[in-house]
Amino acid sequence: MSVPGAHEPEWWRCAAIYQIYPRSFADGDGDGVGDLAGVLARLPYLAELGIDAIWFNPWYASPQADAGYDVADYRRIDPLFGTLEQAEELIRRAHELGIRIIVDIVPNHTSDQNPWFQAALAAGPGSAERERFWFRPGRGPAGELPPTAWEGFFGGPAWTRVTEPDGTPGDWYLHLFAPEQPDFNWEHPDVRADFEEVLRFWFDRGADGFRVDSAALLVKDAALPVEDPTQQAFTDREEVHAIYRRWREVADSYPGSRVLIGEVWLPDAQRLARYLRPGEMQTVFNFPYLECAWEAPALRTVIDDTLRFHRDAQAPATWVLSNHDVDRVVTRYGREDTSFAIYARHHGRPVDLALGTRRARAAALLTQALPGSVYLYQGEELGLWEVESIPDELRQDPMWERKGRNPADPGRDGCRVPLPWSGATAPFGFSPPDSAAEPWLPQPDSWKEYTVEAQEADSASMLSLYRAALHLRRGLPALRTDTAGLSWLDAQEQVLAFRRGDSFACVVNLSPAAVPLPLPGTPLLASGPLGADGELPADTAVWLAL
Ligand code: TEU
Repeated sequence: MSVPGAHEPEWWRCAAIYQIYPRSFADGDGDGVGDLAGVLARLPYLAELGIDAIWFNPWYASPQADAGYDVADYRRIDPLFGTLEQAEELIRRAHELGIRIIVDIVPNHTSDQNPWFQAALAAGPGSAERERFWFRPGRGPAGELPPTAWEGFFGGPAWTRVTEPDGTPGDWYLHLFAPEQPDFNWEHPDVRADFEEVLRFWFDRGADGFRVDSAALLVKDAALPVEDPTQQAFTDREEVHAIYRRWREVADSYPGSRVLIGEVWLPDAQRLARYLRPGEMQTVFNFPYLECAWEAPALRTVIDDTLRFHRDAQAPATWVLSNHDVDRVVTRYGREDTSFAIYARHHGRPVDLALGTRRARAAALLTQALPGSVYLYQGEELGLWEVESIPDELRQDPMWERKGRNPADPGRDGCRVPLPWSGATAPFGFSPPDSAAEPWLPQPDSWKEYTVEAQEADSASMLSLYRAALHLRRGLPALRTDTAGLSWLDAQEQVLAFRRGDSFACVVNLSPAAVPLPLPGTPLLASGPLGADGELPADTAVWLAL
């Protein structure tokens, strides 16, 4: 089995990782939902883009109550997406193209359709089957109150009461996300053993790594404190690290460097760094960078903090601008408030798309010039924006319902709209020409300007910029290192300027006016036209050969 870049043992230290959200990448069978056949057909597009790896959001058997993050069977591909054979072929074909495959694993919770959970419901209170989850009697004279006052991340109580087999109101079970996503009890040996088998199942099939979902939430305080405003009863508990040390042993028992990537939303760098201790995960997502406003001092602080704690942890930094949980960057940077918070969206505010696009182009060059590995979310390379006009009846994200159908904070569907590949009208080649089904979320008509086909023909397009940057990044030794080699250059307040080694510099003007370049150099790539006298216009970035 050929593993790409086998000569590059620690490929994950400065890889360009493309995130595929299977429901919305490409639809091979014409049912309006993306699938593995669609991805297989588009692998050459990804190879040409210049990426080193693909991270797949969950493709497992799932009732899709949370778009696949409610997994019913971790060893089966959901028929919506295809078959296990197709997944194996996809891994094989990607490897032949030098692209590694990272799959998502969702250990904190499962689907309420998981046979274990169904068995727990049927077995009744106090049963061994219920020990694999968090079932507890309620508080109050009739157990009518949830065991604790914890709130779920999607809104609403984190507990749901079941009707026992005898028809009476019974135990409550814990779900930090939607009720269709019961949390596992990670104290239970069956849970630990089964997930080790799941790791081996996909490593045996050539998976190069796992993105570990909600990695800080697995272990709960068994005392179940009723009030827990700081969420410490279920966030970042020391015991969770023993689980990831065991997983690392499993990963390291395989040839080629298999990676564990933590999805950990912790504001505190020290706590985040604990997931990167030797023998634990190799990398974690860098959400402070994603959440940061488009402001030079703030970004510089996040970059410095990130590099510092990763250097101390001897782990490579990672950089991400968007994903399937976050408003698209073009829209965020086109708002007055350019920062982002996952649980406090601000839809319905004015968005200057031209400004947001200019800033997102500059941010792409900034991000890809930083030391470490970089993520790009499907559609980011096309400059797609957040679709805020999705009809309520078409919204599918559980956050929409659980947050009370709040138009200002309507959930995540807006960044999950199927990609536009070609043509002048929807479904823009997302589905085969003769497909009867509409894409599962409506694509804006104006995306006819943003198809891959249109952008491939335009050397000034976002796609052309991403391709040029990713290929340059791959070829420039100065950019193929992780935490080392970034030195800041003196520059004006709203300008970020830094060298990578002796031969490369990146300058980003976040100010509203053009600025002179802080050092001489030959432009290699710019996110927009440079001024006549070499000045750097507003919201523009340039890579210089020194
Ligand atoms: O998101 C996790 C998430 O939303 C985090 O903010 C989480 O709440 C945090 O870790 C708490 O500290 C992941 C997936 O990306 C998302 O799409 C899923 O809906 C969610 O987990 C549940 O699986």
